[in-house]
Amino acid sequence: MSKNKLTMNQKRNVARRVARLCRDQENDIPEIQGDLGPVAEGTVVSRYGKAALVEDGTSRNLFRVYIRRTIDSIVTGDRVLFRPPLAGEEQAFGLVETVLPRTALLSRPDYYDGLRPVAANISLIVAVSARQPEFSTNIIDRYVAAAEYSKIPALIVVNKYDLFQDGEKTDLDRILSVYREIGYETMTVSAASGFGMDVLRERLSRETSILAGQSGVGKSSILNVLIPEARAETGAISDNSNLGQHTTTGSRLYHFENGGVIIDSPGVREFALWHLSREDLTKCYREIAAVAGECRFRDCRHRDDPGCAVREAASQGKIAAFRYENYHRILESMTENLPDAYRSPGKKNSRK
Ligand SMILES: Nc1nc2c(ncn2[C@@H]2O[C@H](COP(=O)(O)OP(=O)(O)OP(=O)(O)O)[C@@H](O)[C@H]2O)c(=O)[nH]1
Ligand SMILES: [Mg+2]
Ligand SMILES: [Zn+2]
Repeated sequence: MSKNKLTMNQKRNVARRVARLCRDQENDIPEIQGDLGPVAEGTVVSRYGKAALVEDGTSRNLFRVYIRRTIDSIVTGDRVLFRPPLAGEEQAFGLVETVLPRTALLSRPDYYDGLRPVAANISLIVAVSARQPEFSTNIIDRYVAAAEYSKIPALIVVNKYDLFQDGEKTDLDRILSVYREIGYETMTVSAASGFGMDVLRERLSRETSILAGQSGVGKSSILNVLIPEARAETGAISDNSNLGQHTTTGSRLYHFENGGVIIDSPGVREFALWHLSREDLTKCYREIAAVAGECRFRDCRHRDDPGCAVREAASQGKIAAFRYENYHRILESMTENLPDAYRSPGKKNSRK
């Protein structure tokens, strides 16, 4: 493949063909090895089952590659050593030999499959929320906590600012100022009207970021304003359920003109935190962690325990009430819906 741009149809065809090949020709991988070019360094642009699209680090050309079966984890953003198919072999696949060490990894627990990597080598998690499908600080907190746990900075972006009524904007400002006091960057934008988009582009153009958030908040719409050539598919909120329709099906990496990289990711209904223990979650709430050491009991649950410094700080307004409530709601949801995979005895995150 000589050109590095695929049309939407070509992309779909590649995904379909790769999926079929992976299903039908499990033994294909050893066979292709004789026909490959020399080892090159590249970046995973997207991942399709047992194959991926890799961008050559020098030419920026895109190659479809199989993934060596010995590689157990490879995601968008991974830097790899790969062997491209020989020039002129339009339908051919290359092969990923090695995944290079990661600088950062965002992972998400799957109910059935355990902890799954989402994207690698990212420097910033853009936690996108919006007036539609719903504005929820609980959801924002989940992304912020996941960012804290991954030790990756978070930027809170509220999209669809055009849909907020004047009174709602005041509430929103108050909420966002709480996050800023805790130390998070926040921005309000509208992909529809363009409001705030230049500031966002400027901020992201120096990062390797990932757009993360519920389905329908407008991640792909934001991407398309930031990088019009991306032409990512977008989808309306469902009239029936008032939810996003999971339009983006896989993570994909795009370039800003001046060197930054951005990954658009599929929306998830709820970013679960089953892989965190109670203590982990406490550490992810910076302002709670800051006072938790002053609680009378070391195993304080920060509810009605005597001498709880966290509850005291919340009642005095030093910890925002919504953050305190979200912390407890997230903890409850982690225990209530905990899948078996996260319940094994002796595991550090079993919460008895
Ligand atoms: N009013 C308004 N609508 C917007 C804005 N941004 C996006 N939308 C609409 O929101 C809907 C969902 O947008 P998408 O960009 O597909 O959302 P997404 O977050 O990528 O969704 P998934 O790919 O399903 O995770 C589309 O109908 C967009 O036109 C905005 O700033 N204002
Ligand atoms: Mg999308
Ligand atoms: Zn306490």
